Amino acid sequence: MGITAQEVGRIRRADSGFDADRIRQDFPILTQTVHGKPLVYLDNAATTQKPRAVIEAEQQFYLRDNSNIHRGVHELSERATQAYESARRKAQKFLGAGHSREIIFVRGATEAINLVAQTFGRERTGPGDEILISAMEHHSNIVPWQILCEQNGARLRVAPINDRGELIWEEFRKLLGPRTRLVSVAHVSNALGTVNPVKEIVQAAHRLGVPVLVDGAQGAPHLRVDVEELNCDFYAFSGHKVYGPTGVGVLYGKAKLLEAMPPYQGGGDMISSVTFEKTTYNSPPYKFEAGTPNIAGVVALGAALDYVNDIGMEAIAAYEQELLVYATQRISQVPGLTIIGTAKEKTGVISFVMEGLHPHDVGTVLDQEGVAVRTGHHCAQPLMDRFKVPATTRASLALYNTRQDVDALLAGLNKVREVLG
Ligand code: C6P
Repeated sequence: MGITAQEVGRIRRADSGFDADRIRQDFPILTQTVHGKPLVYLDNAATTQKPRAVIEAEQQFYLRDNSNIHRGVHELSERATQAYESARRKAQKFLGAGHSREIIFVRGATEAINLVAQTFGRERTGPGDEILISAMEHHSNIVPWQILCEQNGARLRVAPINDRGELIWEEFRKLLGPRTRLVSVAHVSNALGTVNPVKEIVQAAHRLGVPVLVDGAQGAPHLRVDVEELNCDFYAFSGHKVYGPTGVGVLYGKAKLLEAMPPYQGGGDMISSVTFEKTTYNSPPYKFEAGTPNIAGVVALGAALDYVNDIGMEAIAAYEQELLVYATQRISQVPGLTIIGTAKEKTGVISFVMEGLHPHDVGTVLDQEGVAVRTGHHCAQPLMDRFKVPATTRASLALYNTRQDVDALLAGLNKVREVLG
C-alpha cells in the first residue's frame, strides 16, 4: 500500500523535511540489482518509476471497471466514466486550473504541443508571422513549430541563452515583436535543468497580446504549478514523468481559447452531431479527445497525482533542491568534469562532460556499476550545438533519490576515470 496520511504528515513535519527512504518502499522496481549492483536510478528526466499505488490503480481498473467511457449506460461504463472524469478533476487541481473543461487528456507533452500547433497555431499564423521559442527547447517544442512554419510560411524565432544556460532576457524582449503570434517555452530545460522565468515571460508576451504555451514536461514533476498564477494560455505535461504511466499526458488550455479552436483529430466522442453534409463538434475538452482514449492510463495518472499531492509538491521541490546542491558540490570535485547548465534557478538535473571521454562510454561504465543515467543529445540537438558538445551525460533526480544515490554516482565516476581515464 502507499503511504498513509499520517505518515505523510510525519514526513512533512520531520526537521530534515523528507523521508526518501520511506518513500522508496513505495517503488518496487528500485529494490532490484543490476549487473550485481543495487540499482541507482538517475534517469528520471527520461521517465520516472511508478509507485505501487499507480500500478495498482491501473491493474484494478482492468480487474474491476474496464469499459469504454461516455458511451454505455451499463454499470461498468458508468464506473469507468466516473474514474476517468475524476482523474480530470485531479489534473485540474494539480495544475490549479479554474475548470475541468480546461484539461485535455493526450498521449503526452509531445502530442499536447502538436495539438496546439495544428489547431491554434494553424489558425492564428500566416506568412511573415512569428513563433518565438528559446534555444534550450526539447525537439518536441521545436519540430511541431517548424512543421507549422513549413505549412503556412510563418517564421520560427529563437531567443538565445547565456553560458550558464539561462534565457537572455533582453534578447527575448527584443525578439518579442509585432509579428509574434505565439511564445512557446520550456518551464524547465530537460538537458540543463534551467527553470525559466515563465511568469515574467507571460507578462511580457501578454502586454503585446501574445499567448504563451509552457512545455511543462520537466516542470510539473518538480515544481508546484499554478496555471492561473502563471497566467499561461497553455501548459503541457507527460504523465510518465510525474510517476504515472506512459502514453498519457495533459494539455491545459484557457477555456476561451479552447472554445474558439478547431478540433485536432476527427472521430468518436468529439462530435455533437454528424451528417454527411455537416458535423458539429462537442465542447471542450471532448472536442479534443477523439476516439477511445487511454482510459486505464488516465485513471492511473489520477493515482499518481494523488500520490505527489499527498506528499506535497513544495516538499518534493525543497527536497530535490537540497539533493541537487549536494550532488553539484560532490560531482564538481571530479577532475576533468564540467557541468553543462549552471543556471541560478535549476531543478535536479546535472548534465556533464568529462575531458577526453565520450558520454556514451561514461554511461556504459556507470551502468556496469548499477547507475542508470542518460547519455546523448537528450532530444535537444540545437542546445548541444550551443554548448559545442555532441552529447552529455545526464543524471536527473526524483523524490526517491538519496545522498547514497549521489555517492554511488560519484563512486561510479571514479570507476569511469580508472577504467577509461
Ligand atoms: N524528455 C528526456 O529524456 P514526451 O516524450 O511527449 O513524454 O515528452 C517530450 C518532452 C517535451 N519537453 C521536454 C522539456 C521534455 O523533456 C520531453 C521529454 C525526455 O529528456 C525524453 S526525450
